[in-house]
Amino acid sequence: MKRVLLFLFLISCSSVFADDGSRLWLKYDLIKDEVYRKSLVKSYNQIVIQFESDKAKLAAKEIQIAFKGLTGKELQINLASKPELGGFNSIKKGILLTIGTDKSEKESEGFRIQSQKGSSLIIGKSEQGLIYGAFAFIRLIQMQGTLDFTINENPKIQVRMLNHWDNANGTVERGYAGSSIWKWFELPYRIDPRYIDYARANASIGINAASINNVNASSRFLTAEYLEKIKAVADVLRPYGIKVFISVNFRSPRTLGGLETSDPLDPGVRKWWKDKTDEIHQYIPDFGGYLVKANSEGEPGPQDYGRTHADGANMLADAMGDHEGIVIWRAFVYDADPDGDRFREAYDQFKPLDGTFDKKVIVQVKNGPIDFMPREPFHPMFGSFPETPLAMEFQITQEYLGHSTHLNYLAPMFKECLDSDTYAEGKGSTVAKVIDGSVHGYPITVMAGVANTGSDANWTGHPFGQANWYAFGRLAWDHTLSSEKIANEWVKQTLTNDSEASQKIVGLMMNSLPAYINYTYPLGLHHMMGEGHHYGPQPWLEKSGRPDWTSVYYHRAAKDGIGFDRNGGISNSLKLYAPEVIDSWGNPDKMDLNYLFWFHHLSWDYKLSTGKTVWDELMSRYYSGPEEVKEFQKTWDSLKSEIDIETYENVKGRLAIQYKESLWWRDACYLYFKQYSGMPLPNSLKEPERTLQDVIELEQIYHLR
Ligand code: GCW
Repeated sequence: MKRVLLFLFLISCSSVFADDGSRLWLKYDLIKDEVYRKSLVKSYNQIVIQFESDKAKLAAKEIQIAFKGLTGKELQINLASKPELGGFNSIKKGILLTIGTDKSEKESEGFRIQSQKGSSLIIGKSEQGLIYGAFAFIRLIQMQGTLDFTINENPKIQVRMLNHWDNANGTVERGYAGSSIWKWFELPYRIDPRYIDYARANASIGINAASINNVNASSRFLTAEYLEKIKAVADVLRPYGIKVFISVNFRSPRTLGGLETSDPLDPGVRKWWKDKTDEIHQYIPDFGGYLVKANSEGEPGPQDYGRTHADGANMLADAMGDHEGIVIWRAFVYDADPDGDRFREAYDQFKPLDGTFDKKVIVQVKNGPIDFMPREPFHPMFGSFPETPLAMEFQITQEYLGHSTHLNYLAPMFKECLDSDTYAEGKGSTVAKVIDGSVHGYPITVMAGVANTGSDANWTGHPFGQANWYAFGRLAWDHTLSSEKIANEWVKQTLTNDSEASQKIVGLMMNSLPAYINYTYPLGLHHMMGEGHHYGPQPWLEKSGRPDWTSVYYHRAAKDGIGFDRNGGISNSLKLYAPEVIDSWGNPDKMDLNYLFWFHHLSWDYKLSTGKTVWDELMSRYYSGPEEVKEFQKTWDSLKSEIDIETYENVKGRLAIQYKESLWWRDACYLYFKQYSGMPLPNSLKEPERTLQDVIELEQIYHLR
């Protein structure tokens, strides 16, 4: 009897655990809608490649796999009998893959697709464009779109890149989905099949670069031993159009080369980097380049030798010589003046260097001036560097956004920054247009996202974390896409094609970031998370290694009010922006309240444009956050029949944690700020059942050994 029960239990498990999420948005499960599926089956019999090449074959193969999965029918891959063929009407019941002859478009990674049911023409503007075109075609079928369409796409950003903060020992800094996907101890002899899955997933959304190690970099990655391993990874990623970058430790000439200095102006150091760069190219001829975190948070850099960021970056650019690689130099520095305002330190250090960087250098700037807070105003460097290409650095991993337990769809956050107007060259000079080169004519353009991938079966821990990886890639390709459109694509490919269900999920996703901000950092509060772990609230943190690592430095809550006055009170950082921006953010009565305490310190009873006092507005936002999460739970519960059971249960469990922790944030912030405001909760809101001491102790758990 026991055995029978065990057997039944196992059977039920195998059907319960149906989808572990490992296939991401490239599921290719049989299309349920019979009419659509049958029309596909009837329309297509073959895939035709006009010119034989590895990439064309790869693109064709990808369509073949997708078509088989989605319809059950295997399409033949044929080579065109007449190479001059290519006319739209010459394809009979087939999908023709070809390369465009238009020279001006040759270099681009773009593609065109002309499709009528039964004859679809995918024209890559380069070999790589063909791969992107194939994935675009597949996406369309996955979403059960019309087969009669024409599209013409070119990427808006040249280097669309994931930054992995993965360490040599297999851990991931700020990673919440297991350990590193790179198995350094197995490489180069064992190629984990996930490297190929990774390459496919990235190619499907247009990502064409990856820096494979943490910016807090180990010199180990520059040894011959590790270059051989990195080469093995590069060889797997190359066919899909992904170039490998390495994060470097600026002290490597000393630690690896045995030199006495790493001074970028020292001839011996310069020669060391030149030789090292040549050596890397022997392993990886199409090496993407270097990513550098220097003189930031204890990392070594040129300032250790009295040199500038430009001296350091230009030395590496020089080492690159005639190779194609570039140098991406991070602007995340804030060591200048601990008594100043961290908000402006990167600007202050880099602004005098504008125009002094080598043409192979691009400076990578985080979206906001502090550090990937859930909501930051755009970094004031954007729009202020006409002579130095600036790259965008977003964080896909949810360091300050609930790790992998809180559901947080980040496209709206990326978009908010990209769509912000810098007014650099007049109205419409959005951050997006700065980084895509159209405002200042940058010769190099880069958008980077700090990856949220790990060894978890579903890659990102939270199933909805995948949507952030997806959204990052789609926006790097085309920053004009809307967050809703991207969410809809991801949901339809990943969770369900049912239109009512997918609409509900998109709605939930679109509300997720605002809800999170409500229960953590409403009205422009920032940097109040638990020290070190960055999870949960610690607004009372007042002592740390530096004042700007505490919470009180940022919220400035006191008897007289709350907020960081950057409008002349504590600092004048608001002045770094264009007059139009100062105009709007400088006035607490007219501004977007979402940025309020980034720039203003206001009394608790100050009447806001909403008609409420600061205190009442703050509390109503803190209290609405958990209510919104409760709504997400209800919505999710209502979707049970539409979603694969494993994914359903996974998300359900995480939403329950999210609800519990939204109360933690709410209670902690209310109980802490109340000490200063001395004001009661607005009428309808209920007192928490715990005390300030309770929530303080809750945070302390995270520091226990
Ligand atoms: O947000 C901070 C993180 C660090 C990170 C640093 C950076 C890689 O807490 O873990 O280090 O930013 O971006 O360099």
